[in-house]
This record gives sequence, structure tokens and C-alpha cells, in this order.
Amino acid sequence: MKNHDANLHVRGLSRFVDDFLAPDNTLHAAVKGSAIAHGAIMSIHHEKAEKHPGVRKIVLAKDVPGENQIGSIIQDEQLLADHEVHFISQPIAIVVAETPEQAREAVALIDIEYEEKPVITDPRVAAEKGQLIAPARTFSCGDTDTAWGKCDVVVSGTAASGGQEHLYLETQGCLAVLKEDGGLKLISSTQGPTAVQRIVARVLDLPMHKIEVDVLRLGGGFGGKEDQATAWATMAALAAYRVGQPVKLVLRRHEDMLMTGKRHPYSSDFKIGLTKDGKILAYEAIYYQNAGAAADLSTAILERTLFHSTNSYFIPNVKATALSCRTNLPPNTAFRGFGGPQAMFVIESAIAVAAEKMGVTPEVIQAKNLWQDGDATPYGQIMHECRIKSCWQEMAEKSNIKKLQQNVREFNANNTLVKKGFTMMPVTFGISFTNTALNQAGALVHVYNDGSVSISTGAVEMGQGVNSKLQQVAARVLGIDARRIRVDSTNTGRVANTSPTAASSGSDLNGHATRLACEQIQERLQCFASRLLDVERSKITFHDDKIWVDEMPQSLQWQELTDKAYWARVSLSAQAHYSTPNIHFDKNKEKGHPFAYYAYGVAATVVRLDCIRGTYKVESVDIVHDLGSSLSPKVDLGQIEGALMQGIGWMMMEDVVFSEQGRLLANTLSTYKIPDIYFAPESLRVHILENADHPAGLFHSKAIGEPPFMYGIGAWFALREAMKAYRQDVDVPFVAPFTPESVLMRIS
Ligand code: MTE
Ligand code: LUZ
Ligand code: MOS
Repeated sequence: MKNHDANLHVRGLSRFVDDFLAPDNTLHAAVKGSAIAHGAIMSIHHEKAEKHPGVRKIVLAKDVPGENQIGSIIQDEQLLADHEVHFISQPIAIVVAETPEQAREAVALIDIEYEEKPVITDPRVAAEKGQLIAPARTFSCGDTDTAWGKCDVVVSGTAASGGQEHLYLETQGCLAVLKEDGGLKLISSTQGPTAVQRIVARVLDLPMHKIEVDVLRLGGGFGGKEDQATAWATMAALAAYRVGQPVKLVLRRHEDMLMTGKRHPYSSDFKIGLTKDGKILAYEAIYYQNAGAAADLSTAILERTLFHSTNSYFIPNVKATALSCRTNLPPNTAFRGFGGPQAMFVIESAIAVAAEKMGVTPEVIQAKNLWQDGDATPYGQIMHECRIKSCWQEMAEKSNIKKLQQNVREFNANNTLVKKGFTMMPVTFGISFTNTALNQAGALVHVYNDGSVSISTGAVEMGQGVNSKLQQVAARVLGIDARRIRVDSTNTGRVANTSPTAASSGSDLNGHATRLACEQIQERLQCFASRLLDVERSKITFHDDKIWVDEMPQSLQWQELTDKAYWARVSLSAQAHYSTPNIHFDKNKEKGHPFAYYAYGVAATVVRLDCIRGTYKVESVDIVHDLGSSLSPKVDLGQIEGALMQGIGWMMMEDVVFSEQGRLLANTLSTYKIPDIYFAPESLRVHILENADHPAGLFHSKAIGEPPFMYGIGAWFALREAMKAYRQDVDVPFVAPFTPESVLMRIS
């Protein structure tokens, strides 16, 4: 089954926030942001803007009826700055006008005087000055201090990975429409409808039941709308509330790039110790996370960095410390992988240094230290049904790693100006929100008396195909054709208290809730059918749109059964709640069992480098990925390919450059380059791990959204190998991304 939105997308029929027909009296909002990265606001002159044609209102912090506070985990972020600004483009005023153009012209007429303060953009400088979002956290096991003495090889170093712009095709936006009772309906491009509802209620000082948030689909989120859609929805809501008319606020691409946070850049120190035969005995890391000016989701992201500090490897002695550092940049936020990729880049860097020192290839060390069942992670979860070795072995067989490596060696022996590099990239990614409480979901299922079905859940469709999967789940449980089932928009009035669609768990959690709701209806219909047909209930099954008794098809079919059930006053609606069993985490001890399970996989990457130009090509990527028994192999293949490309983009070409004054310099698509089809690997082979049934999963499947992103890290290390093959003497620091310019500077 493929993603059924594809049909609408290719014909241009899919609706996004800006496509909804807005009421005739809809006004348009634009946002005035700070011109400086840190300072006090001395005065705001908005008289000229107010007189601009079409302008209806300028909304400032003082116009907030409730709390001027949008922070979710830590309440440290104002909706509109009143006295101080902490990053360039921080919202200060909302202009409401008759057209979007008039609103933006008026924004330019607002004049703000500031008193500038010192700007920090570097997380290590922030840490030195004590500018932390929250106290540092440390995960540890064993005792690294004594373990170093038992190591034959100990190396250390630093690694730094850059930010990443989400570049969802649909920019942030919201349409806010007032209801008769002073409540609001919001059409928001958010991954977290409940987050929007909660914050709008807080800012407007209204009960949550007066705020209805509706989400049909997003033109991409990638984490950028997990927390950061809220601000724009709240501004639209506040503006509508103040002018008493509908307000639409949709960011332009340039505004979105300037005003929203990105993936967190990290700068880290590492130290690794091994025996002479390559067993890793000890690992230490300190991560300096560049959080930007407010907490946003930074502490949760930092936590996932700690969870993934040793990637796919068992290490008996570990000490990993993480600091979330406050800088004067737009608050950074969730992005596919959520701190996991940053951690994995550091441990892979440590292994690369150790391999160099020991005169072996990194695969030798990687292969020796992969997780096995029974191994304890530094945070105490015991590996169970671990498949990282199976993935590695299947890769060795399917893609013939030895041959790939030999080809690279031979090519390098015969070429002087073009070199190739090869690497393996194993990925072990924990599935569940690390905040245990978020691992819950609800579903509301209605069967109509014509046999058609409508499903509502908390899941947001953002291109990842969750709606196709939910449809599939209901079709399987009810035993009917998927075409009878429609997945309705995500609406806070139909399903309440939802977690954001994130952590790769959206399909799992909401799929389980859908399954449970459908099972209730199925049970009622079976009871009803057993009365109608006068047979024992246990003999009745539903499949292929038919009712079966002892596996014999009856003349009574699904549609007729639902109609008869309605006339017999059988309830055809059900609500269900799912919460992931057996997960827990104790933050005081930093131990527990936070993940329902892990997703596993391995990528083998070959990169070809033109050593004169510094340009390179990802020649091939071979992947073996554990999907369990996929709910939808086509959707999952799309997720693997898309995530890989996004990961390669992060590592190789996407360079988020800020000036020392905190100004985003890579602020357009001409200065910020993301991978296109020409940058895709020349050969991409994806193998789904065989015999990988996962009974604990939703219909034995596994989550897919984020894990394959981290395969992209392999391309960085393959390129480094190619550089080393050209010039062994050059120092290639562990700094991503590897733009062609930076490659050329290193090797020439
Ligand atoms: N795929 C598309 N096409 N668009 C997206 O925005 N987001 C990713 C991933 N795949 C995304 C995507 C991220 S960050 C997550 S967490 C998951 O989808 C969320 O969906 P799921 O939990 O249903 O897998
Ligand atoms: N969001 C979140 C996430 O709130 N908690 C998580 O653990 C997480 N993991 C991945 C992506 N988003
Ligand atoms: Mo994804 S970063 O969990 O939205």
C-alpha cells in the first residue's frame, strides 16, 4: 500500500494552511522581529505603521490577556518580547492588516530602539559563563577512571556537528477564526495540536475547551513543528482575539529561515580506550549543545543525546555528560533524530581516531563491539532481541562488504587524483518518547450505517504516511477493504490530550489506539452477527468485506451488517486509549527502561572524491534495515530513502552559518544548499532485514521515521577516508558539514 496522499499531491489538490478558503473578513498578520541578538528594548515607535493603509492593529506584549509565555518544558520564552531581546528576529510586535503585503510594509515602518548587550553564539563560551538552560546531566556505568589503566590504546579528541534548517515545503502558519462564544478554531501546521491548544489557552487566559485546533496535514515537519508551530498559531490566535476577526499568519520562506530554530549544533570532547584486539573498554564524552536563546525542547533533545552516546556498541565503562548552553541564536528545536545523530557523530569520530592509532579500519572496531542480547546500556536498559549483528551480517552477505572494500582499495591504488572511501554506519535507535508520560495516544472510530468508517487520532500526517498506516490497521482489524476507511483530520475536539506526532512513535502509538477502538466495534458486531446468524460468536470472523462462519462466507456482508446493527441500536462508535507498557525511567538515578524497543540497521557507503576540485559524489549506499514485519513496505522504503538523503545533507552540504553577532548568513536557498536528486547516491540499495518479525510491535512492525537519518553519517566518514587516501599526512578534524570548499581547504 502506498501513501494515499501521493495522488492528491501530484495533482496539486492537497490542502495546506494557506489553501483553506478563509472567511471574507480574514485579516493578515506579519511579525516584527528584533534587529539585534541581545539587548534591552528602549522604545517601540509604531505610529507610522499604524497609519499605513490597510493596517488594523499592532499587537504588543501588553496586549496579551493571559500569560506572555510559550515555553513548554521550561517557561523561559515570551510570545512577544517586552523589555529584552535574546536573538535576532525574536518576535516583538504583530501587525494585522487587510493584506499580507500591507502587513509586511507596516512591519518595516516600526522603529525600535535598543541598548545592545554582549552576544554569545558559541556553546563553549556560554558554558564558561555559566549560561546553561538546565543543570548538566551525566549518564554513567562502570568506572572509566580505573578502566583507562586497563586499556592498551587511549585516544581523545573533539568533534563538532552543525545545525540544519528543516526546510519543510510548507512554511509555518495558522488561520485563526473566532467562534460565537469567544473561543477560537485554529487551522495550524503543527505536529502538536494539543501543544498549540494548551499554549493558546494559557496566553489568552481561556480554558482549553474553548480552543479547537484542526490539522489536515503538514507539508513536512521533520521536528520543526513539534514545538515551534505553537508560537505562530498563538500569534494568529492573539491577533484574531484582539481585532475580533479571523487572522491568517503564514511565514514567507525567508522569514521562516530567519525566525525559527534549527537542529542543535554540538561541540564535543571524547576519549576512548580499547584493548589491543579492539574491544572498547571505556568511553567518555562531554557534549556542549547550542540551545539558542530559550529552552524549547533542548533538554529533551540533550537527554536523547545521552541515550545514544554509544550508538550501537556495548561499552562497559561510560561517562557521558551533556550541557545545554544558552546562546543568542533562535532557539534550536527538534529535528529528525532529536539529539541522537549528534551523539553518534561523536562516538564514530572516537572510533575513527582509535582505528587510525591502531592501524586498522574502523569496521574492525565497530564489528567487535556491537550490542548483543543481555548487554546493559549505560542507562540500564538490557538489550533484548537485539538485531544489530544480524543487520551487520546480512549486509556482509547481501552487499558483499569485502568486495566493496577491495574495489575501493584497488581503485585507490590505480588513481592518484580521484580517491574513494568506504565506511560502515550501524544505527541503534530507541523507540519511545524518552519522557515516559508522552507515550500515550487516543483514537475515535465511527462506523456509519453504510459500512464506511471514519478514524480520528492524535497523529498528524506530515508526509510520513501515518494516515495510510492507520487506514491499514483499521482495515486489518475490521476485515474490510481499506477504501471504506477514511482518516479524518487531527482535531483536539475529537481526540484530546495528544502527544505530538514525533519520536518516530506516531504510527505505533496512534496505530495501537486505532486497533483497540476497532477491536471494540468488531467485538460488538461479532456479538450482533452471532445473534443474527444464530451461531457461536467464536465461529465468526470478518475478512474481505464478508462475514465468515467457520471460515465459510455468509450471504450477510459487512455493509448490510453495519446497517442492521444500527437499526438494532448497537453502538458503532468507539474511543480507545493506548499507553506503551513496561517503560519507565528514573531521572534521579539516570537508569531505567525508557524504550519499548530499538530500531536497528547498517549502511555501507562509498564516496568518490575529486581531489583537485574538492567535489565528491556519494557513489553507493547499501542499507540493511530492520522493519519488523512492515505495515507498509512502500511507505517505509520512502522513509528510508528520504531520511538517508536528509542525513547526508546534514553531514555534507547544509551549512547553517551565523555571524558572530548572531545574524543568520545562510538565510536563503541560494546560500543554504540542500541535497537535490543529482546529489543522491548513484546506487542506493535497501534490503529489509529478513526473518525480523517483531511480535511486540503494531501488527509485528517497527517504527521507521527517524532511524535511517543516521545512515547519512556514514557518508561523512567515507569522505574522510577518501581524503586520507589522497593525503595521509593531513589532519582532518571531525567537523561537519563537509562542504566541497572545506574539503578542498583541507587537502590542498
Ligand atoms: N517524513 C516526511 N515525509 N515528512 C516529515 O515531516 N518527519 C520525520 C519522519 N518522517 C517527516 C517524515 C520525523 S522527525 C518523525 S519523528 C516521524 O516522521 C514522525 O512520524 P511517525 O512517528 O509517524 O513515524
Ligand atoms: N520528542 C520528544 C522527540 O518530546 N521526546 C523524544 O524522546 C523525542 N524523540 C525523538 C523525536 N522527538
Ligand atoms: Mo521528529 S524530530 O520526532 O518530529
